[in-house]
Amino acid sequence: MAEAALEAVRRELQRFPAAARELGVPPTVPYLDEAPTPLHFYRDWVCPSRPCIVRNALRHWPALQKWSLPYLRATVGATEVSVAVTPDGYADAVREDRFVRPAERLLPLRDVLDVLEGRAWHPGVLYVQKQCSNLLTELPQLLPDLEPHVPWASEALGKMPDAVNFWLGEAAAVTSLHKDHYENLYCVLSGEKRFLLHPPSDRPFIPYELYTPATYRLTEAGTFEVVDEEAMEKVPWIPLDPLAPDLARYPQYRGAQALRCTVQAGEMLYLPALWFHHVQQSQGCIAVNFWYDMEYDIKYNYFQLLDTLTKASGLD
Ligand SMILES: O=C(O)CCC(=O)C(=O)O
Repeated sequence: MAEAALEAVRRELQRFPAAARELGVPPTVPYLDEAPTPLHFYRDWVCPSRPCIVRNALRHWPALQKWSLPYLRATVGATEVSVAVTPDGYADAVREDRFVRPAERLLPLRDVLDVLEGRAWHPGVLYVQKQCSNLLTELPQLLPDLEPHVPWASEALGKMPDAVNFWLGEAAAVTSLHKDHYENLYCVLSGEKRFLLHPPSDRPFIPYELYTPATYRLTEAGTFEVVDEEAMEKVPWIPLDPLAPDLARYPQYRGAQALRCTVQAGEMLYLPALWFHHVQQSQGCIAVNFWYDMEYDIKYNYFQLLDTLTKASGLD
């Protein structure tokens, strides 16, 4: 009897993503030709938790005309920045049955630019991606080139961003599938980013496992070691690579449907909180994003319930 009830819960959880998709998930990410008003942004995108790509919202940022690898070299080439270094381009990803964080190096930005422009070699794959408002803390000289927040989004959300992040990396640098509790306004200034997205409602099809946290260590010889962080709690992470899903191991992912979109220079992606995302980029892509903390409202509670039921029913 208990097993029959559990099976019924699993069946309903597996039906839920299609029902949610039918009501509210578009087949592709829609474009807006201009920045929405705060009311439209909130009503049409934030409230229903729908992503969109906004064109012409960055036209007035000097960064859109100015930012290039030579400009960064001239203005902030000597500035030291935190750089994530990994052997294969995957920072914060499951490797060797561990959740592995990147090695972190403090390098003058010009060293990263040398690698991006093919003038120098560095072991591993480099990605300037420290998500702690690194634009404000590490590269404040660039601030006059853009707005410190997105005014229509700040007004709609009733708050200022928690973080403004700067992203610059090699084409091999990939961000593994994950979700955040932020309303994300992701602006590409040069090059392009390719996003693979899943709505939060796909959670029953997306596997999570618990992993011992570890960090890459870059040795003097230029090789990588994986060093366990034994004292730390295990980290729940998604082991699946959506570009080459292991469907024998994670058959439930067959039911998920990814949305893919490419965000070009001058475009801004609105990525709603709790949407799963996997990100790739062109060589030397330059981007800035604004993270606004989500509202921990009833939508959050519903997602938590979906998450808990998925785990408790053994679908993970
Ligand atoms: O640009 C990337 O590589 C990742 C972006 C991301 O994960 C985020 O903004 O939450």
